[in-house]
Amino acid sequence: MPERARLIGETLLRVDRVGSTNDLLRSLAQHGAHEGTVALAREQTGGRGRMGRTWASPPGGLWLSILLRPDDPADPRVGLAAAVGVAEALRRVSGAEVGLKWPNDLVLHGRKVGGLLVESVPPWAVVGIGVNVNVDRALFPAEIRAVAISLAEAVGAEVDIEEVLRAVLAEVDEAHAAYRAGRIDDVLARWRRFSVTLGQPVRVQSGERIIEGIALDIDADGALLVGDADHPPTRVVGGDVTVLRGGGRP
Ligand code: BT5
Repeated sequence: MPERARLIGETLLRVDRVGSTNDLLRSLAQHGAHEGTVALAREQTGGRGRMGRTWASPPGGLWLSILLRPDDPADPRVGLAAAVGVAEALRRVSGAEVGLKWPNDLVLHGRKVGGLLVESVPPWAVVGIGVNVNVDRALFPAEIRAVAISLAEAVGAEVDIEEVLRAVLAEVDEAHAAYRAGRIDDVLARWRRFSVTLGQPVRVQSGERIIEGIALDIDADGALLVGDADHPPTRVVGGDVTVLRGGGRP
């Protein structure tokens, strides 16, 4: 079979400092950037998390965004597939057992080593990826220091950030291609394998709702199923998960 052409990273824009690579990429898209374009910053001054939260992005981390054009830019599985790719890449380069917490947190030793912010800007999906590669946790504000970890801290040595970049782009490319080719089952199976959420008692804050129970599974659409012996599962399509014991703090 001929090798599939790479979609992601053919065009890569590096900047020293930017507010948010997601915003930079959105404006590049408005000015004709093509699918697969990547924006990478050494430092973000206005890094964003989900739901208006702040993402601390000092130098030493990998802060990048990828422009994609899936059939449905709002499909949450775009983010799940990208998260699988990032986890795969971080594991391969560092040897650390990076896990996934639903929906898109990257966790290590019960702390947050990275996260994804996927924004639907039809026809585009802007996939923002942040990883604390060599970030010194001491530089974080106290409330972030309490939940964060860097890859370097976990492995006890600096990690080659360019190697992480190459691996992330290659693995996200592969996982996204699997998603686009309809191999959702394969993507979800890999997500389940990396999950630190499934099987754990969790509390999920979803909008105004709080749901408690065991994280049973993710369904074919990427929603989290939370339930217990006495109640049928609740299907959660968005929110924040706290693992109540075992799986860790974030
Ligand atoms: C996320 O949000 O986890 C999505 C993070 C996405 C960041 C990338 S960097 C490139 C691109 N450009 C952007 O502007 N964003 C993307 P969320 O699940 O809402 O988590 C946010 C919470 O994580 C914050 O409220 C803090 O508690 C914590 N946090 C902030 N910065 C952190 C860091 N560097 N490491 C670990 N935890 C952090």
